[in-house]
Amino acid sequence: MFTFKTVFVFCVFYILVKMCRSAMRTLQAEQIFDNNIVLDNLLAEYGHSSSALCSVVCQQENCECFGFNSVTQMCRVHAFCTPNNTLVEESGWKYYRSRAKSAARCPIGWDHYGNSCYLFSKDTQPWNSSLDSCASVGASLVAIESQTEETFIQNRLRHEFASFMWWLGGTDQFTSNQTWYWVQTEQKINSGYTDWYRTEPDRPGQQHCLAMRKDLNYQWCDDYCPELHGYICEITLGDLDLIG
Ligand SMILES: [Ca+2]
Ligand SMILES: [Ca+2]
Repeated sequence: MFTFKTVFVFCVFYILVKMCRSAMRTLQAEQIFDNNIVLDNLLAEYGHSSSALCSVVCQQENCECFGFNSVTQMCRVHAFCTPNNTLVEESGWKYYRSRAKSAARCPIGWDHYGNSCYLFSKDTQPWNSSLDSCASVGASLVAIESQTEETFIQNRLRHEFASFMWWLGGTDQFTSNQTWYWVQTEQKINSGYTDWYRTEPDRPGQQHCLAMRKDLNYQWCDDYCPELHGYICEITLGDLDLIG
């Protein structure tokens, strides 16, 4: 018959198998891409025999994501997985987002709110250059799509002194019929949430870019795109999850 010792060993074995399976499922669920490596924000590189070990190292290093190459058995842990433009093709790699950091991790210096990360510029630029600056870090100029999102941004701007006016990611400069749209989502602005100041937009056909102005209590106005203003970049955490 089974002795107490046999039952005990069996139970421990059973629990360990369950835990391992659970850990593997967690790992699989959080895989974010194959056959690419991230160039930026590398914290460390190790030789490791499994992605599970790599995952443990990642958590110890307080990393956001890690890559494991099963062929070379190399593990790379990154503080933050930057967007597509920092990816380089290299076969054998699988990249994972660490569950410990998956809740809401924004790049250093960015603000988190809701499902997005926001960067408030320290410089001023024309609208088109602002859009390029955001794109260079994998983001877009902000699309304000709800009252709660706008309240968060307005509260932040009251503590920012880089600019009197701030560019948002709306424009009608590429449409022939003065239709305003968000460059981030390509949605028509006036079909969703809006917060135009009561006398704006006041220069149709001349002012093609969307801004917030301090003396309008950070409500929206149209302005001349070449003007130099602060700007707000936004990237959604969903986009960060879908790297590659
Ligand atoms: Ca938004
Ligand atoms: Ca105006």
